[in-house]
Formats: sequence, structure tokens, C-alpha cells
Amino acid sequence: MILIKLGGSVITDKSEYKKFNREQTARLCAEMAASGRGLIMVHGAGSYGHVLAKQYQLQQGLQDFRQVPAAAQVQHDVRELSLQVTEEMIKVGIPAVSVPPGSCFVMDNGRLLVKDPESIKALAHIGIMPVLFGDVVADRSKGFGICSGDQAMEALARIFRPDKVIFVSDVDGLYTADPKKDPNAKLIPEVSGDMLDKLDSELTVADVTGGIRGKVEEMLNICGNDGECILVNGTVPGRLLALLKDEDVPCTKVRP
Ligand code: ATP
Ligand code: IP8
Repeated sequence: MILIKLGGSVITDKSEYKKFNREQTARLCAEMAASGRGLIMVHGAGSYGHVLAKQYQLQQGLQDFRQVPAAAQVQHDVRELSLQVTEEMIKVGIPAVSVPPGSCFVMDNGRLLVKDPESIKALAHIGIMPVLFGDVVADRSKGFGICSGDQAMEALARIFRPDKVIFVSDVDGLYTADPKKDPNAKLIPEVSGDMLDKLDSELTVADVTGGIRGKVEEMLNICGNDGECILVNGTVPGRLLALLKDEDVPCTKVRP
């Protein structure tokens, strides 16, 4: 089984509040269906989550009751995004159901706890793909917190023990600097934990979950002692499909 995350930067325009990229999402869903591989999918929140979350500093937890309506609005918005994503999956023949982390799980001090995975396991068992996503989730110590899709990936990797873990974003992989700003940035084909400190990763769009650095940290978590995670560009047609068919494509492999 392959665990795959469609990043917020491929399914939305992260610079504009609630701008869904339906065309790109539909193509990526078609590539997943065409691969014929058994998949579990997660998606990011993109501009349905990060814009308001940043404005109201939701990643800090509950500090001021003016944040409460914003937390509810973000939960509403990411569900709206998720239903649009699962709609595209169903259209290409993948039976998928959106499972909002904020309504089934809790966090503790910023970490997602999935104590009882029975419902998501049971869905997968009967062939329905449970789709988790970045969400606002109740937090035992902070009132609420932001659970990134990357954290949901970590939880699902523990539950399903996938053969392959893929993160789909809008860049070919991890670079020495942001490739959108630095024309001399070089793609790093393989990354290990000790390289993280040297990484130049300034944020250019609203992102409350640590941007590319947070993602690589979560990928290293998922790798544990001997796993591997792959970061690949979903904006290039056919690239995800090629990777799912085990072909060589430009990407970054993250290893411990
Ligand atoms: P989300 O986490 O919202 O689901 P995502 O998974 O698509 O989104 P981002 O967190 O937006 O990923 O990270 C990808 C972005 O990181 C790219 O668009 C790129 O511009 C930016 N970036 C910054 N520094 C780097 C770097 N050193 N290497 C690669 N990308 C970088
Ligand atoms: O897009 C962020 O999840 P991500 C979730 O996977 C929210 O980083 C609500 C901003």
C-alpha cells in the first residue's frame, strides 16, 4: 500500500483565500487511479486553512476568545476543500470518504493522537479510502491546535505501515534554497536529518505548519530508523503516475 499526500500548494493556490485548483486535483486523482496501486490519501489545507489560521494565530492554541469563530471557520473551510477533493476521486472511480481529524481525534501539545484507528482501518478494509487532511483539532493542553496533513501522514504511516510514502508538492523536491526565489538553488536528490540545519527555507506564502522545513521534519519522523519518504512535483503532468509505477523521476528521497 502507498501513502500519499497531495500538498496544499498543488490542490489550491496558497496565495489566495479559498482558491481550489480543481483541474490539477482532477489530473492527480486520475494519475492515482491509472496507477492501479492500493493507496491511502491525505491532503493539505492550502489557502482553505493557512490564510485564516495565520491571521488569527491559531497555531498558538487558544489565547483569546476572538480566535474561536476563526477556528470554527477554518474547520468549515477545510471540510469544504476536502469534499471537493473526494468528489474528484469519486469521479475517477476511487471510492473515497473525507475523514476530518478535528471531528474524530484530539491532540496533546501540538501532536495528533490517534488512539482508536478502528474506523479508518475498517473503511480501508472494505475498499473505501479514508481521506484525512490538515485541520483544526481540539488539543488537551492548548485548547485547540493545527494538525497538518503531514502529521496525519505520520499517524497513518504508523497504522498502515505503507510500502512507500509520497509527498506531492509544487516543486521537484527539496532544494538548497527556495527554487521559486533563487535561480541558483540546486535540487537535493537525497536528504538526511543532519542536512536540515543547512536548509534555506524562507516562507513566501501564509503557512502555519512550518513550510517545507516542517514537512522534511515530519518526513524524517515517518522514516524512523530505516524508512524512506519521497517528495515529488505534482504540477508536472505524468510525474506522480511515473513514480507510482516505480519509474525514476526527479524527486528528493528523505532517509534517516
Ligand atoms: P501544505 O503543507 O500546505 O499541504 P505543500 O505540501 O504543498 O503544502 P509547502 O509547505 O507549501 O508544501 O512547501 C512547498 C513550498 O516550499 C514550495 O512552493 C517552495 O516555494 C517552498 N520552499 C521554500 N524553501 C524551499 C526549499 N529549500 N526547497 C524546496 N521548496 C522550498
Ligand atoms: O496544509 C494545515 O495543514 P497542511 C492545516 O498540511 C491548517 O500544512 C488548518 C492550516
